[in-house]
Amino acid sequence: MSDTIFAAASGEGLCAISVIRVSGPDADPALRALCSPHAMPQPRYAALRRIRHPDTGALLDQSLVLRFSAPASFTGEDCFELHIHGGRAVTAGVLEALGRCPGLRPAQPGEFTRRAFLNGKLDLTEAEGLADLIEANTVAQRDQALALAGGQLRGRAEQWRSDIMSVKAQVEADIDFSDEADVPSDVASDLIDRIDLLCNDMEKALSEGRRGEILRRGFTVVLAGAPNAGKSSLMNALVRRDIAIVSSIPGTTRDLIEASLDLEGLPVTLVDTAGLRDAGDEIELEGIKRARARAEAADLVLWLSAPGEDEITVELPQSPILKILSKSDLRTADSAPEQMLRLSARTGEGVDALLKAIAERARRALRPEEPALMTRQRHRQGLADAVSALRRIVSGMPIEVAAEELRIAARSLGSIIGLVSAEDVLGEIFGRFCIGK
Ligand SMILES: Nc1nc2c(ncn2[C@@H]2O[C@H](COP(=O)(O)OP(=O)(O)OP(=O)(O)O)[C@@H](O)[C@H]2O)c(=O)[nH]1
Ligand SMILES: [Mg+2]
Repeated sequence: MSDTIFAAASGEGLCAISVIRVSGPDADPALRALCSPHAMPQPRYAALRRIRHPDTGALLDQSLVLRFSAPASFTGEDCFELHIHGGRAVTAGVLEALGRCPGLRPAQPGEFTRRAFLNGKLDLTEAEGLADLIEANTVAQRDQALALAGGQLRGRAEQWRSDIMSVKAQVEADIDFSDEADVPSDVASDLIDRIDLLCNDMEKALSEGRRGEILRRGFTVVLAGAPNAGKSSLMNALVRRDIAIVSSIPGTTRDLIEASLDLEGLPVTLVDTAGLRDAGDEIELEGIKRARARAEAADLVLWLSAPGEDEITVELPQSPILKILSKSDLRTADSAPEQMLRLSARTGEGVDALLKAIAERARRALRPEEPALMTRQRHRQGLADAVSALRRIVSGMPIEVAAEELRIAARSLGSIIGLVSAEDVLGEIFGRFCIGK
């Protein structure tokens, strides 16, 4: 970690102010080279400075400078930020100048946060929370990311882990004691009770399932039905854009077409699909295959039936289904079976009611008022492995084996917060960040 890294931390393109970040042991010398050596800002105070090219002395910008000295910085290293004017030439000039400073190189994606993690400034779940916060598109996603970044999962995982360590210490003491008696013994019943209680608590957390993961990627709603049922027309009406091709020829849509919606603060991903039928050319059949797979994995399927085709002849997906009578403008008032939503993409009838119904189901599935503890499969796996190890002890085993199971359980919880992490896991997590974070 001896390199000093730099990157633009703010988005690309024209903007009023662009933030450039630098972190590493050569941050201070670089800042001295850019400003006057006599004008080093005091750490943690904003200072206005002229930024000059270290080789030519050419003026690059006048900028606000923030300096942080190790270890009191985001990364735990010496850092500084330049709040420069956001023009492309200004940003490019300052980045070029930084590249000329000895020991400095451009940062990799996520490298600042990775350093913060390696320096113990945050754990793995808090780093993931920061990544989610940057990607959050809706209020519910933001709240969940803030909870994760604020250490909600870290706190719980650390507590469980420390409880396990304390049981393990007791078990190890009992092993030492039982050695003297030289007879194999079981785990003391009061310890079994403690492990059982701990398991119950952890299982309760596991029972929330994939709620946090669904919120991160969006509640997925797939539009399905026979060709010409009006799926693409409905898709366009829901997203209020002409995103999918509509035509009177059955089999128009072949690819999956996705769009994101913010429904009352909840993230919803809509997917338009190829009409399902047992016919079609090679391309349409591939489209139908993809449509079926997507519908099977959906959180909700909107099943559309056009007038005269209310009888469903193809196999319905297993996912939760909301049946919709499309093209209601072509139907007589009483031709619809009750409890089915009547909808017309042409007149707009039923569109608001449908949006409300989707939001209601998404709210029920995501329960955004209570941020989920776990937001990734990695989290659930770590917790599930820990629970399995503890449950094996509860079902009975010699005390020596129990000590090993406790070690496995503690390790599994440790993997959630990153106490034990393989390099490829870290690469996978931090590689997904943007450059400059
Ligand atoms: N009257 C009326 N016609 C509609 C309505 N919705 C769609 N249509 C017409 O029905 C035809 C098929 O519409 P699409 O939206 O392309 O149907 P689709 O289900 O996407 O069809 P495929 O992509 O072929 O599976 C087009 O001619 C639309 O104009 C509606 O609400 N009322
Ligand atoms: Mg279509």
